[in-house]
Amino acid sequence: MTDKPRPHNQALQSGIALGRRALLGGAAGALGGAVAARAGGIPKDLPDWTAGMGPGVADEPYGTPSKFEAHVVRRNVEWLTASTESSVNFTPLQDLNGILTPNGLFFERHHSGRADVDPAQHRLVIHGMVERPVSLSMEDLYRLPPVDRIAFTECAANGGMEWRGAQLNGVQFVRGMLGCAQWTGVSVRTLLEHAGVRPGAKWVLAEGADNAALDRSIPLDKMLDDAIVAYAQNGERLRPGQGYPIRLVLPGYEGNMWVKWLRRLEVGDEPWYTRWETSKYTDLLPTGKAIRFSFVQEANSVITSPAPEKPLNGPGPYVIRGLAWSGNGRIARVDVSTDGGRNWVQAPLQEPVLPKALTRFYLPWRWDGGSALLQCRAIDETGYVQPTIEALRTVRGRNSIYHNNSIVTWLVNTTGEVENVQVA
Ligand SMILES: Nc1nc2c(c(=O)[nH]1)N[C@H]1C(S)=C(S)[C@@H](COP(=O)(O)O)O[C@H]1N2
Ligand SMILES: [Mo]
Repeated sequence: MTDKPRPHNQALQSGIALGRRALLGGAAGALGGAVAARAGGIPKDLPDWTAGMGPGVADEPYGTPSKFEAHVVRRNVEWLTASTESSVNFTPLQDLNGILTPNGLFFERHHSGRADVDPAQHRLVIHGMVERPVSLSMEDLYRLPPVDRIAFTECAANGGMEWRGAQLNGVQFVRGMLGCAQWTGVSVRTLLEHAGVRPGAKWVLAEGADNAALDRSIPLDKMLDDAIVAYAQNGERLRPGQGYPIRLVLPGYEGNMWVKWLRRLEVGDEPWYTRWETSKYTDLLPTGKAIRFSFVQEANSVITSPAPEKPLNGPGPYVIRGLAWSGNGRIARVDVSTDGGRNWVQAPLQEPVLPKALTRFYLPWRWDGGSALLQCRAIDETGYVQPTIEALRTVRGRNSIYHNNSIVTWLVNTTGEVENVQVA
């Protein structure tokens, strides 16, 4: 047994090496040379991971990332909030691939800390303008037919620090109040049909079981359309930070309305005007007046690499990697500029392109070593075009916090360093 894998490995290694060499051709330069040297066979000085056996399967019942990926973590900005209980940590977008955010890296935003809810004691109460008020246990929920849905969650305050100018130097901080997951749970429609909505009902109040008892008024139409009471995220039960054992999922709507540790749905005919939708999470206009309710997260996008955390290492071929999303549906197109918005090229979208989900785009780019201003802009299926920061300021002023979906600009310096800037 022991000597069998060796010839096979060897064949595999040279196979890969030859394939790569053929693919990269002469342009690969130094890389091509290194590959060629390895193609001769397995080196004499075996690295530790080949020379000895690794730890067994019993060593790690719940898997964790490689120690070489220890820098891929959620981070917060300490001065942003007075305490960590009412704060946010940001998703490391610069290090992620594809469209799903791993559960351990999904940003957390809460107002009274993480509630540690016992699922055996937890109940979801549905009452108000319904025929049959119900109190559902977790078991009751599992007995109802489930739905799976991939959707992004974005805090309305994402990018909120950039209204007055570029402030934070990192894609993690500029757009990292964002995650995308496959959510599993029971559609709110199923639950409301179970309880029987009375005629004249128009709104539903959703309330959390945390110390903040965060509550939001949600249009009944939205609840009957695509809302989910989710108990699972990316295949496993929700993490405590994401609202274990249940949270509300409202595809396309601002994160604040995705009530975590959900304990109550009240059906009514008017909104409740809770503090979370009056003093907070409203958009202030230049006049000082605020817009009543801005639920949808409009089209947005960001280049995740190169980025301040992902500088360039010498001129040559690179891939501009980015994410685009819209709370109004699918992403139709993403344009990329390397000269601060003067010229644009269309970036190919990577499948799957799902409505109200993160969408990937990759655009090969050769860096000539000069300075560049990298931008991307998303256009969604409604025809909406992601605005510049100046265009947004014209309608919203500079005193806003929420719903900054403006085009992000990365300045690439001749050293390859990347910096968050704003261009007029
Ligand atoms: N009960 C409750 N739900 C809540 C919150 C909270 O503080 N309490 N924070 C909201 C905010 S402001 C956001 S942006 C999202 C964040 O979801 P996440 O922590 O799973 O990323 O949860 C929302 N749901
Ligand atoms: Mo939020």
